[in-house]
Formats: sequence, C-alpha cells, structure tokens
Amino acid sequence: MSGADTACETRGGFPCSTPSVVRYAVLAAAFGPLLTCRAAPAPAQQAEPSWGGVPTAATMAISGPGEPIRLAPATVTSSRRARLAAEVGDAVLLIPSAATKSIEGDYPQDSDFRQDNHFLYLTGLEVPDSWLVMIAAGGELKAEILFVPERNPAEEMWTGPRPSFREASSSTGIADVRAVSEFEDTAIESLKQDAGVKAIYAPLNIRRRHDRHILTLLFEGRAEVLDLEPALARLRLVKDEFEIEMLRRAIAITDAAHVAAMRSARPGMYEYELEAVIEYNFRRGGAERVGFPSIVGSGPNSVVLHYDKSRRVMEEGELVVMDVGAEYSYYSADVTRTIPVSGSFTERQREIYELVLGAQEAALEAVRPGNTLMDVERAARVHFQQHGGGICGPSGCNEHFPHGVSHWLGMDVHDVGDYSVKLEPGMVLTVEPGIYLAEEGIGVRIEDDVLVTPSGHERLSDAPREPDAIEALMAEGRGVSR
Ligand SMILES: [Mn+2]
Repeated sequence: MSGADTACETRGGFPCSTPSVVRYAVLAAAFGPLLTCRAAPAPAQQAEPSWGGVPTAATMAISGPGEPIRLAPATVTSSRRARLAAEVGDAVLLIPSAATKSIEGDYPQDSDFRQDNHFLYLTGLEVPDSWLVMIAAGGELKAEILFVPERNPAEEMWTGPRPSFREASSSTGIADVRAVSEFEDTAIESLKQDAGVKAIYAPLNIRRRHDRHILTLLFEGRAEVLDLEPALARLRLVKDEFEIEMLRRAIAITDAAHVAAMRSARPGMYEYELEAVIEYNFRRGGAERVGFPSIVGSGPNSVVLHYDKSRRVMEEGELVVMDVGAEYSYYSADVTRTIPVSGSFTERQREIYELVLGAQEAALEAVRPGNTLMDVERAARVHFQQHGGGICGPSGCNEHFPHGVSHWLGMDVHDVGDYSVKLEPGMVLTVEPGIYLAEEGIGVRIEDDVLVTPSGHERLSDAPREPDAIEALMAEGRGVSR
C-alpha cells in the first residue's frame, strides 16, 4: 500500500501515525483506551548456578540440586512482540495460552501445567486460559492487551495464587491487562464487526482450529483469518540471548544425566532403571520435565528409533542407545549417546561406532552460516558412502540410516522453522547420524546440539562421545581400575 502519511490522530487514547492505523480506530474504540507505553523493568540479577559442581558418592547422582527455571523478563518478551509486529505488518494478532488441564479428562499424569510455547515466547507468563491481543500497523506494534483470568480466592485455595493484573503487567511489560471474561465481548465481537482490519492472525494448527473464538472469526468475521504459525516460526528459528542461555542449561543438565547413566549402567539392569537415573538427574538439575519421552533401548531395542517402553533387561555384550533431553525453562535438549552395557565395546560395535562418529564429525563440519540442513545431511551420507562399505554391505548405508541428520531445536524438541533456509547465527539444530543393523541387534546413534555462530558452529552438548572416554567413565563408575 502506498500513499502520503499525513494522518495522525488519537482516538480513544490510541495514537496513530500511519494511515493504516485509522482502520484500527474502530477496533480501538471498541476496546477502550489503549496504552502504548510498555513498562520495561530491568530483570532481577541472577545468582550463579550452583548445581553444576559437587558429585556425590552415588554414581547415579552427578548433577547437584539445580536452580528453578527462569521465565523471560519483560525486556526480552517486549522486543519479541515488536519483532513479530514487524513480521506481520498490518494485522490484529490473537494468541491463546494453554488451557487448564483436567485430571478427569486430560490424563495429565506426570505433566504439570505447561504453557503454550507461542504464548510463553511472547509473554513469559505461565497463566492458563488467557489471550494476548496485538495490533500491528505499518510493521509497528501499536497496541497490545493481555486478557487473564481474574483473581478468585475460592479457586486459588486449590491452585495457588494467580498474578494480579498489576503483576501480570509488570512481568510482561504489557500495560493494558484485562479480565479474560471480557475477551469475547470486546476483542471477538469488535473483530467480527470491523471490516477495516486487513487480516487477523491466529494459530490455526489442529489443536487450535476448534477453538470457539477462532471458529467465530473464521465463519462469522469479515476479515481474513491467517495462520500465525509461519511468522512466529521465523522468529523462533533464530534464538535470542535468553533462549540460548536456557538451551545451554537444558543441555548441561542432559550431559550430566548422560554421565550419570554411563557410570550406572550394568548388565542385568532394566532399561527403566537407567531411564530413572537419567530423569532423576534432569529433575535434580532443575529441569521441569523431559522434552520428549526418553528413549533407552538395549540390544534389539537399539534399532527401534523411537522406542519408549524401556521394559527390557540389558544384557552383557549389548549396546544401549540413550536418546534423551531435559526441558529447562521450556527449552529442550536432545542428546543421544550409545554405550556398551558391559562397559567395553566389542570390536564390531566399535567399528560401527567409529563410522557413525566420523559421519557426525563430517556433518558438524558442514554447520556454518550459508549452508542449509541439506548440506549437513549430505556430508553425513557422503561419509557413510565413502567409509561404510564394509559395514553396511552392498546395499549401502542409506538403508540402515532411515532418519534425517538434523532438526531444529528449541521450545519444541523438533522446533518450528522452515527446513530449507540458509543457516544463520543463532539457529540451533541437532546433528544425529546413526546406523541400525537389525539382524545383528546393533543400533548406534550419536546426537549433539549445535549452535550456528558467525564463524561456523559451537557444539553445545559435551557428554563423552569418544569410545575410549565412554569406556573410561564406565570403568570409573564400577570402581574398576584400567
Ligand atoms: Mn533428535
């Protein structure tokens, strides 16, 4: 849209600076006065993490008690909201929080309330049943309103105190906080009527498509409703400093859990016992939950890519694949190590392991700005082609390596984002080649988490992965001198 930018008026306390804003005046009037100044309190100083240090006598406990998670402060979430407005240009954005879980209907065992990732990314607020409304015009954030449940002493006896409007405002930097009970009558009703709105962005994924508010706008509203996901995915693909810090913590906790597992593994142990060592260390390190169901697969289960039952006794002479990730502050690690149950690799196992490790090194080399995930994938596959003949047999390694080398990593373990873009500093991906020989019951996967940097990459995960280092650690865990 072109045209002279002369109009500048204020209606209902809603400052306008571009012509497109005028279209939102009706909306603004319906919402009442909208404040655009957003408080940005400085984040509290954090103490140095205390959990990384002292190993205890027990092999199963490596990481000491961790710090509770942190949520992004207003300075961080305000800048994300401004970037989202720049991404969409002219639109009204509706972002719902996660809903309260019901013990009767949702089977929420072992899973506390978890905020919706998009909502948390934009607000840092762990409150259920809420909506964020943003108005963008000319690529600028013109207004934002947070609708949260009103405080309710009778309910809070069960669920604990909820933030007041004032608290929600100061933790998010959103000046205008209202009761969610008003959301339908103000936001949805005015959006249904207002034909001047160029577009409404809302999440239209399968979980959200049936939201009654979104349905109302889709079928009764006059503006086009577009999917918010691609715009948010573009933002979330490049991590900000706060996100990288949280990812580093999630990954450090996961590394420590791998070390504990290596020291604890024994023939005769159930897979679930090893899983318990890992998840115990996650929680002790301050992680809220697993980022995905832990995969601990021994022997024949080592070739099952997403084996999550963990019910088998691990036997002498087998390998066990541990593909696990702690979730800390809503960011998930994803690190895989493959270790010999008995503490030392057989010759055959080591040969396969070295092949996979070589492919991983080749793939890591390809992680640098300008390359794509396809280049990373190709590097691993070329390595298998050139060095895997003796191991994979005449059909080649592709048949024994059925999954991709990389995926994006962040708030979702398979994080949002386009897979065809060029790598840029701030993107975080996994590099995880594997070889699975079903007939031999040998599966090897090695997975690390990698940050793209201006000059190449930084491997964020650091649990031992050289076979000699794994054997040394396992011997130490058994009190065996080598
Ligand atoms: Mn992975």
